[in-house]
Amino acid sequence: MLKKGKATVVRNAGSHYMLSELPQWNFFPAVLRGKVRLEGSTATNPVAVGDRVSYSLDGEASELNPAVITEIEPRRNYVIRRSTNLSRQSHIIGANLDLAVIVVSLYFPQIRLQFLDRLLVTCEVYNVPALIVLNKMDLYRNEVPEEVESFHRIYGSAGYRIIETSARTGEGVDELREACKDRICLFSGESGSGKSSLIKALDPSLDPKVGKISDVHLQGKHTTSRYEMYPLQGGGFVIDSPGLRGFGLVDVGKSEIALYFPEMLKASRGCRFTPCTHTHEPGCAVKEAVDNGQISAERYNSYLGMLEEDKKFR
Ligand SMILES: Nc1nc2c(ncn2[C@@H]2O[C@H](COP(=O)(O)OP(=O)(O)OP(=O)(O)O)[C@@H](O)[C@H]2O)c(=O)[nH]1
Ligand SMILES: [Mg+2]
Ligand SMILES: [Zn+2]
Repeated sequence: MLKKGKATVVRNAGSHYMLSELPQWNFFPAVLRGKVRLEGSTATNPVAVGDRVSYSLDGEASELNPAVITEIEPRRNYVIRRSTNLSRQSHIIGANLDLAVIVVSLYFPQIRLQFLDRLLVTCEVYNVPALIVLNKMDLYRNEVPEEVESFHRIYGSAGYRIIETSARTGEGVDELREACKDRICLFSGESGSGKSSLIKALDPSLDPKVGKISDVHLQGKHTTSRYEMYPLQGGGFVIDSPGLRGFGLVDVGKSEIALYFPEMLKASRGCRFTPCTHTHEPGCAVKEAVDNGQISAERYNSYLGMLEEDKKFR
């Protein structure tokens, strides 16, 4: 008997998908029909985890008899990145998200602020609320380095909420769980920052693969290789994702970039000229705010880097 229904994509690895009729957790395999695949944009993946789709299914779903995705509903929002530095292609990381949880650690792997800022700008562009998680706080039990404080200064003054966590000791995990409750949350960030470890800490019944930090490069090893949603026992859904190497902006004109730095947008109302690039114009309120420390030099530098083109990111 042919059944038609609507469901959410909860796993994606290559051309394999799993669907579930959220909020039910009843996942089953699915494939894309060729026609659906061809439509759409330059994205290398036409369907992403979090997408709401229509499907049809003849009999019981199984790997041998997968449901067929027939239609993709318009997305409420999404996070997208340029696949590689010079590529025109882009990759949708997640769709229909209530929250982007951006996991960073200061060392092992070493934090790259420009990379974080590109991710934050993308969340602003596509209307995904972002939360920054500063993980691996257990490494500073004896002495909290100055970098932690300056991290709070930079991103707190930009208006972002920061939760300090340790997947190892459980510090901050309750607070993170509360932030994720009853929401669909994409965990994103560099390889090795602890995304999978934190998801496991949020709900120990879950078992996402956790990797190691390489001894040689002190970087993550790209352990998670697919996009996968998990249901949290206390309510809510989290999406584990592969660590990002580079992050290229998509669809943001140079003249718009400053609109997506919340603190710069606010200050720019005082600029003498509109539009103002906040670089050389006299009477620029953004530059003034940088000079007097209201806007951090680090964020402003990231902005200049993005203006200067995507040559530099990696
Ligand atoms: N000390 C400490 N180590 C942690 C913490 N969280 C994760 N790690 C370690 O960091 C390494 C990488 O953790 P993962 O959870 O695999 O990182 P990931 O962000 O999922 O990495 P990818 O899947 O490669 O993107 C593992 O060795 C973890 O044990 C933490 O809070 N403190
Ligand atoms: Mg992982
Ligand atoms: Zn200005």
